[in-house]
Amino acid sequence: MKPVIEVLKGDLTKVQADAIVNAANSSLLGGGGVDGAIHRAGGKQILDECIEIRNRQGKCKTGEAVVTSAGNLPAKYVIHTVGPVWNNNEEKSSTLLANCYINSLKLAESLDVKTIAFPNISTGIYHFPKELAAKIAIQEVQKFNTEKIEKIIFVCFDEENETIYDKLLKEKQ
Ligand code: AR6
Repeated sequence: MKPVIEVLKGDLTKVQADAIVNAANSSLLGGGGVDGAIHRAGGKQILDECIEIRNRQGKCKTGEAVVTSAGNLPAKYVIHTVGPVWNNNEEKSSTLLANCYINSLKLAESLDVKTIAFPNISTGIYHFPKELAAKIAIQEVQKFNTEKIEKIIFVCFDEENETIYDKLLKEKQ
């Protein structure tokens, strides 16, 4: 089954989906950008569960993903993944970013998630080039084989990302 792919402009914390993905850092203890917004809107429950995960298995490595409940957010789950910091090593950074999408989708699949919403991982504070990041994101979600996920939403906070996603997805039709 191939999930429907949608592009939305707006705030991920307001999105009604079974799971939303957080562009976290390896500490899992919160930060700025979308991570800060998710912890602020979701409340302490999310941080408490992140601390439990850290105590159990240590930090989250770049490209990997962990899950918590979503506290006060409309979603059921928050999948926290750690994107790469852009450092001009295109090959390595691209593989790590692809892993974020693959591991988040695998986790979502294991949780019977039907709709999942992604932010534009690594394209803010971590400075990953937006167009390359979008190409990787779209490629990985389109390659992903799923029995359960019906809809994947790319939530773009800025107009530049929205334009890039719209353009790339139109080209693929
Ligand atoms: N909803 C949707 N997208 C958002 C929101 C929001 N509320 N806020 C920002 N974005 P960033 P990164 C977009 O910086 O680059 C944190 O401190 C933003 O415009 O959130 O992966 C973490 O703790 C951009 O397109 O994440 C890490 O330390 C995208 O989300 C570090 O930042 C990602 O930007 C991770 O950096």
